[in-house]
Amino acid sequence: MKKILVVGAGGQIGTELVPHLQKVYGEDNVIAAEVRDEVVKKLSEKCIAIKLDALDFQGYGEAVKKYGVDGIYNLVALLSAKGEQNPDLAWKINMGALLNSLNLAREFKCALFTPSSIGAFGSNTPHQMTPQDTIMRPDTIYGVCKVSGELLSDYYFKRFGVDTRSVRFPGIISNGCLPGGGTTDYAVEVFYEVVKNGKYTCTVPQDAYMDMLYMPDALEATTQLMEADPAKLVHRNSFNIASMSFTPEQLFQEIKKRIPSFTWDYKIDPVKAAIAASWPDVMDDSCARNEWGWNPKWGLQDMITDMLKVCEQKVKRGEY
Ligand code: AKB
Repeated sequence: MKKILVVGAGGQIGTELVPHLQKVYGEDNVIAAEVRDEVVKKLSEKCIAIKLDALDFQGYGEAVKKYGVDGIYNLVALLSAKGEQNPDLAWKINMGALLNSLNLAREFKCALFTPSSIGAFGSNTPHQMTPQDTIMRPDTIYGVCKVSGELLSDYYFKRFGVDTRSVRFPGIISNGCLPGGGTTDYAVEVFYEVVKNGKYTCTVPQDAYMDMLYMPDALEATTQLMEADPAKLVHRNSFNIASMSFTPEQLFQEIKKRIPSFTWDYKIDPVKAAIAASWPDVMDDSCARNEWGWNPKWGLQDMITDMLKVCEQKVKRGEY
């Protein structure tokens, strides 16, 4: 069975990707790596967990060697809104972790998954049915890192034969762990706030369309792509994937149909507003569908039902 190392395992994606990978590859074949001590401690209750700074090439390399790793999932990233507060740090962390992952994947012959994002696109990208191959001139440092990462990952594949694969994640909606520092975070936060307080203040404009994805589809996409027949992949870094697109107002109106007492208002963050306006409204994901069978299961209504159910349980247990 393959040995998998998840780097940056304590974030929104990692928290749910680790148990998903354990189901696919076996509990003892997944190693969760994190830089924050308290998160390593929490992870260690459910899996093999180690402290690892992805920017420390030597320490990272020792872990890859020690565990005989076959596949690395590099989830280390400062997200779009946070990145704008400190562009130098965003470049250092996002590109540093990627470069170390690429060089170690090359040295130890590992496959490598590093998510890209809708953030790789910018204002002059076509916003309707954004094609797989199109203009990519992002307006954020996060997007600059994502485009650079896509190019570098394709380069390592072509030049050195490293098995790099990736998807452009839309905003991911999940109930495992709150996201932090992203432009799409509102679509997660609102569920907890509506359950706990019955109201929500949104920092993204009411009419900003963005692609979103429910976590179970995001997890499925990740392992499906990494297990796909390489002969069928025309693209590698990175595939558009999409399942639903909506504005804050549309989401809130749908939630209100289930919870009529829900109220909301807007206090727009200009940085997030500019980022949201520069991203696609809806992407064309036909290459992912054709090349490796991407086929999302979750739509807006199912997602809302599930999110409300799980958030209610969490709030009741005092977990939020
Ligand atoms: C963000 O909003 O920065 C992320 C993303 C879409 O990559 N959730």
